[in-house]
Amino acid sequence: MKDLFPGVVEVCPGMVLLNDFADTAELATELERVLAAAPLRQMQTSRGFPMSVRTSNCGQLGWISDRQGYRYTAIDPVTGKPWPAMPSMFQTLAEQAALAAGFDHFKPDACLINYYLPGTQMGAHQDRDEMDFTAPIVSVSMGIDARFFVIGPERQGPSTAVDLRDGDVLVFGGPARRFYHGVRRLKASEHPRHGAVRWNLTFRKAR
Ligand code: MD3
Ligand code: FE
Repeated sequence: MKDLFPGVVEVCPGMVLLNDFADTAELATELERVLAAAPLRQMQTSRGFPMSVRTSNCGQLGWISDRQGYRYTAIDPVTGKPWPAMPSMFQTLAEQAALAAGFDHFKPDACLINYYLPGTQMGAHQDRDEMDFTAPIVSVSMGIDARFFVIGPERQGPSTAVDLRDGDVLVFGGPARRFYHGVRRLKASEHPRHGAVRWNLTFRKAR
């Protein structure tokens, strides 16, 4: 790990942590509006069991999982309508975070919303349903702390842990864009504003 600037840490090449970068109180207001139009749901996987993380999306495209597999769609299969627009505050935050990490002109077309209750985890995986791997992914954490881990280009091997707190933003580009990663089982705790839950927003360029 290397400190680039105060609060800006290079975890590994292409992976930059911006400590306390986002104002999550502002984000929560917009998030509420988005979720009123596209409610959280527990998606199925091709193997037939549900994901433990609850999800929704905003933006032109949304990431979904069902018995057919994973993909991005323009229509929310639950409402039959387009995903709600990405709030301009979300767009600005994602673009500013990418810039702070050294990626110019990041214009995400998809924002995946993950909702974690204590006991929820996300197993090691790669994000590879997007067309353009030169664009970074920007991840914003809200609510209670989580232990994130990153392995490398192969699923097997030692992992590096990063504790993510409310307001922390992680940017993945360059070689780290293809790294396996996940989230350890969430420990119960309480955040003064967001309660006993965790939210993660990931901004992506899907097409
Ligand atoms: C590294 N979400 O939605 S965010 C995901 O906290 C996901 O909800 C986790 O992994 C969460 O796919 C981790 C950090 C993250 C997001 C996307 C990445 C790390 C990444 C894409 C490529 C490499
Ligand atoms: Fe991921």
